[in-house]
Amino acid sequence: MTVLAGGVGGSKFVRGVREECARRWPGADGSAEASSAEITVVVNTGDDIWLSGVRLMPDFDSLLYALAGVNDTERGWGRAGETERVAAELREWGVGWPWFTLGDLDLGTHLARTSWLRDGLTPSQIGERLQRRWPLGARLIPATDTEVDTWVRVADPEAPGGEREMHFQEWWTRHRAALPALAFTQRNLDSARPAPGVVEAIADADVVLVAPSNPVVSIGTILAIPGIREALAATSAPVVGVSPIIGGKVVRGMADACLPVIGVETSAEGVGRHYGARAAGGLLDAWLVDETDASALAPLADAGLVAAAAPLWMRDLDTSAALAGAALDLAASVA
Ligand code: GDP
Ligand code: FO1
Ligand code: CA
Repeated sequence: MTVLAGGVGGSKFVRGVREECARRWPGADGSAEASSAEITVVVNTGDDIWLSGVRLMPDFDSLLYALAGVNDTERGWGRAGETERVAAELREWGVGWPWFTLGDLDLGTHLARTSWLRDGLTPSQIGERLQRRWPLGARLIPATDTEVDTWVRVADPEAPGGEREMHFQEWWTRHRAALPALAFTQRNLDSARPAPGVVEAIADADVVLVAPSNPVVSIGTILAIPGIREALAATSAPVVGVSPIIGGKVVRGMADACLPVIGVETSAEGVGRHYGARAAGGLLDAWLVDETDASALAPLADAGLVAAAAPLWMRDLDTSAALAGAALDLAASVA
């Protein structure tokens, strides 16, 4: 199966998919790695950035660390047991951003990645190398090898009526997404192509799952890469999405600062309608909403979407696996 995913919501969901697959299709030793299910994750690259001379791929690294079990579960990004000695030195030198911390262990990943980039490897080839370190039980592919970083257009306080752009990471971490955004733009989209293996993973899948990730800056960026929407439209696999919005609220994070910018209501129904029914030129064959949003099922059906309700809170591995199971069952019902 193939999953489209961003960082934190994506990681929790993919861990659930991996667990559910190991339960449904156990391998000889019962481990996730031995399961006969093959999980490919197409990872958002819009958050990626050059900073302090190194290339960061935050969503890729969130998935890598979470599947390897070495992630900081409290903070939601970076490594567990992290130290910040190098970051303190960088601050002294005035390099990088004072509001953005590169942990020491995490910096090892960025240095390795940047070193391989300088050797001429592509981000997807580097992704393969990074994954060899741990048995992940899933294959991660960056959505594209092109640098499609997301930029945010905001009002310029120094030029009344004017506008300026900042990198998504500056808007998200420095301004905590509180500065009203006028638009999100992805750079280099015209020349971008899906990374090798992405179109094949979508075409050859038995099921395509859209993780409960940020619909605008995670899933939206993946879908904006020329060729990916076309692959989703053409696949014979059912495409099933999971709502990141429960009871009109984001479960965690600031995705509610992104949806209004593209004119979408922060609700399970709003996001479902935004993705749209595949039969009507949209993305989805089916849409999973939380049980508390069951009142959205009828209007979603009117919009041509097969929708179902299940508990969508991923509190731990069991609830994540149960959610993955509900998505797989829904996929089977529309296949
Ligand atoms: P990011 O890249 O780190 O911002 O993470 P993603 O884009 O993958 O996911 C962010 C989204 O995950 C947010 O909009 C949250 O609402 C959603 N999310 C986080 N935890 C849960 C959960 O337990 N259940 C559901 N349904 N959504 C969640
Ligand atoms: N988020 C923060 O809020 N503050 C940070 O200092 C920070 C550093 C950081 C370093 C590496 C990395 O991979 C992610 C990092 N994040 C940090 C998370 C990241 O900015 C965003 O949460 C995601 O890109 C949104 O998905
Ligand atoms: Ca992200």
